[in-house]
Amino acid sequence: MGYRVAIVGATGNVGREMMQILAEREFPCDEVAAVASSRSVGTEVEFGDTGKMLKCRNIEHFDFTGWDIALFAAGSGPAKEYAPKAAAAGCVVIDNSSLYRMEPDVPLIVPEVNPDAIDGYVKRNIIANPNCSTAQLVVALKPLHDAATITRVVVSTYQSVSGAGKAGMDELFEQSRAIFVGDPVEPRKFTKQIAFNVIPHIDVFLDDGSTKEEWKMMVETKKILDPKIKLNATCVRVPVFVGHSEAVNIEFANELSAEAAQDILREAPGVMLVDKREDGGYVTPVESAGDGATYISRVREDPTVENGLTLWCVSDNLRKGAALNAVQIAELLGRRHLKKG
Ligand code: 11C
Repeated sequence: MGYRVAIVGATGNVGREMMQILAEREFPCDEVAAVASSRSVGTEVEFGDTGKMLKCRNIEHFDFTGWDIALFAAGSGPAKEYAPKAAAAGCVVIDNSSLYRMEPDVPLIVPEVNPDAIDGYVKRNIIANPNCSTAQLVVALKPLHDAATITRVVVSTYQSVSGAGKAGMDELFEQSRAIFVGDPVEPRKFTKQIAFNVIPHIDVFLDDGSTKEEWKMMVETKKILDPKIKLNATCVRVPVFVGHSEAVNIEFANELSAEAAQDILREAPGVMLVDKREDGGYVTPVESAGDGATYISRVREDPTVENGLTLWCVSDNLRKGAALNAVQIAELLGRRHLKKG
């Protein structure tokens, strides 16, 4: 006996990836519902590469009673309106939006990092999935924190346009085409030209001059990993379709050599260390796309502080950053709480 699973936001970048990953990982589903806004009702989406087509059902009329798990990838608006309804109907919600992440009675989970926190889901029947740039970062930081206690992190991100949804991907494609043929370039989704450019701005500005994306990296890392860690982020959009990259500088309470860190990362769950210290001996976002790993390269000591390391971290933002992490949470929930069969 398997689960009845609803995907809310089934036509978006992350919703489609969720169905792909449920199918790839053979998540035990008895039934899968593709749920979307009224605009997408009747649209057919494929369940992975199985050839099985699902007709989108209208979220406004969808009854979550009898459904075990709902993977929400529809943004904060639908999460606000429909997640509490699903939860009240007895369906456990795993939400990819930022809406519930920092609520104290909602667990924010990366299964490789804080699996035990999932037990708190019973309070609201809602579990939050972190921001994509946070998920890959904490997978990389966790084993190093266990070894030498991280005190401070300074991270600069290089985030792909798929983080801004399909409209972001279309804009990069369209602007690149326009530049080649000499058409005018018109920013729509992004505030400035993204093709052949970088934009140091993701999400809205906050009063202190940082952006909400930068704030999310800081508060989510504290909630998932350790509230004592200080973190400063600069988040930058780059003209890459899929795969977020991060240059990460880490200070520790205790000594940790680059070689010891490499040995730890080689064995760490969810991590693939590719660090050859030669031309091409590192991972770029193009190679991470379609994969679930958090790739670490360029691990080296930072001689400007007492105990410091710098590294490069790359992962598919639609997979580990969103859909894969949500499915891993569902698997963890199944193992620990919603046992079937
Ligand atoms: C981006 N990280 O790359 C964002 C997308 O809080 O879930 C995901 C935003 C979030 O634009």
